[in-house]
Parts: sequence; structure tokens; C-alpha cells
Amino acid sequence: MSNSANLLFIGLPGSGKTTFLAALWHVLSDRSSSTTLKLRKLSGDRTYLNQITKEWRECSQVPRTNLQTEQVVVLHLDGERFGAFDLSIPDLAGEAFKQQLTDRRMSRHHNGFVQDATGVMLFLHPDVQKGTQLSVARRLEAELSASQKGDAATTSTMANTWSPDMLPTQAQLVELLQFVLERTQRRLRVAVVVSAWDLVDHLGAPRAFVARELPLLQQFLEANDDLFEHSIFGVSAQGGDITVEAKKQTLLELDDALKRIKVREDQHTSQDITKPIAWLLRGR
Ligand SMILES: Nc1nc2c(ncn2[C@@H]2O[C@H](COP(=O)(O)OP(=O)(O)OP(=O)(O)O)[C@@H](O)[C@H]2O)c(=O)[nH]1
Ligand SMILES: [Mg+2]
Repeated sequence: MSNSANLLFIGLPGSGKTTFLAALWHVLSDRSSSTTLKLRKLSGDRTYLNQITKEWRECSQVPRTNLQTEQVVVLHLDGERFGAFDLSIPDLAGEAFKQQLTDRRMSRHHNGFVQDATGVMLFLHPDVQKGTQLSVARRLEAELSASQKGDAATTSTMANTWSPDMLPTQAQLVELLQFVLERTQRRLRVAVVVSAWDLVDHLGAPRAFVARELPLLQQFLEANDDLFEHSIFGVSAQGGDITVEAKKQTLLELDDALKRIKVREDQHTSQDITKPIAWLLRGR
């Protein structure tokens, strides 16, 4: 295995990319738990990681990433059967991915990250109801019947106000994956991470969740197994909903912040947040 690797985190705004990185850095720098990947040494500029991890430890919301605050994080790691290697992960802004959907193009900057990527982590927040439920079906029906009636005023506002937000989340995620796949010759691994897993853990395994809530995404993942391998993880990086004061207090009172983290794959749950990364890197 070569001694460097690059991952690409993709996901819409608020899908949990920065929170994952913050929890990952806590676990790696704390070094007290047994994880598949471990921190080999501290070096380079860790200002950004330390800042987001401080927020994470205090159960405060990590700041939203925007085009100005995007950073590339470099981790010096080690792991059994991995050897020593340096892992780069850019923390990109969900806004930039939305922009890809609107513009139908990718910035040169992002394209560079795609070319370098050895694996892709696709984040989605489990609150995917928006854009997939009856509300959207009803609105589309209303718009269709307005256009059939030749209601010019309604149809012209429709045309003017179309935005990628009107696409169901699962269609947006398939598009984002397609943008990446079109631009790479490699056979990538894709780890789908359902973030905020604590909110939906009682509903079953991550794979079943995706099959039920995002069937188009699931079909896309399965139908393209000749292009890429995928796996689905449920990750609670924060441990619970910090906007609920009582929940936040419970999280803050834990004797060890590590206990907030849960990673589920099929029926197996652990606290090892490096697992999805290790799975991606085994594909190299
Ligand atoms: N309940 C719960 N909520 C979480 C968890 N992890 C993240 N969240 C919430 O989900 C949202 C994700 O936020 P970010 O991590 O900033 O998402 P992001 O993908 O970096 O977003 P952008 O920077 O806008 O691209 C926040 O509101 C978090 O509080 C979790 O483990 N449990
Ligand atoms: Mg972010």
C-alpha cells in the first residue's frame, strides 16, 4: 500500500461531514480507544481540526462550511495491514455540491479532489423526508395540472423558480455520485454514511434504512457494482440531538466523550469511527 491516500467527503449542506471529522479527530488525538486506524504522529497545521473538535466536545454546533472556510485535513495514520500512511480529506462545503447540481458542472478545484480520490464517503442526514414524500408529489401534480390547463402564469413561474432543491434528496445524491464517477477512471469504493444515526437506529440496519427511505439511491448503488463497490454505515458522530437541552446535558455528563460515538454496519455496532475509512482504504 502506498504511503498516502486521499478521500473525498461528499454531501449536501448539513449532512454531517464536519461533525464526522470533528469526532474522528477527537478519537484519534485522544488515542485511548482501540480503533482500526490510529494516529501515528502529530504534525502540520491542526488549527482547523482543533477548532471543530473543541465545538464537538462542548456539544456545540460545528460551524457550517462555506467556500471560504473549506480546508484540507491531513492525518498521519497507521493500522494493522495498512502500514504508515498520510490521509488527506478536504472538508468541502455542502453549498458547493448544491452548486454542482445547479450549474451542472464541477469547479476545477473540486475536480482535482475527485482525480486524487481513492475512495468516496457520501453523507446523508436521515431527515430525508423532505423532497420524497407526499408534499412533493402533490405539488408536482398541481403544477402538472396547471400546465395542462394552459395556465401560462403558473407555468412560467414554475420555469423561473425551478431549483435543484425541488429534486428529491435521493435524486440529488445519485447526481452527485454520477458527477464523480464520470470524472474518474478508477474503480472507487463508496461508503454511504447515514449521519445522526441515533435518530433512526431503532428503525433497523442502515442498509434497510436506505432501501426504504431512498430506494432510488439503493438501486443506483446496486446496479453499478461493476463501477464501484459500496457499503452502508450508520454513524452517530455527535451522539444525539444537541438542540434538545436535556439530551445535550446527558451527552456532556458522560465520563468519556468517546461513548457518544456509534458506528453501525448491518447488525454490528461499535464505537470505532475509523471503520468506514478503513473499509474505503482496503479497496486500494
Ligand atoms: N442527532 C444527531 N445530529 C447530528 C449528528 N451529527 C451531526 N448532526 C447534526 O447534523 C447537522 C450536520 O452538520 P455538519 O456536520 O455541519 O454538516 P456538513 O455536512 O459539514 O454541512 P456543510 O458544512 O453545510 O456542508 C448538524 O445540525 C448537526 O448538529 C449526530 O450524530 N446526531
Ligand atoms: Mg461542514
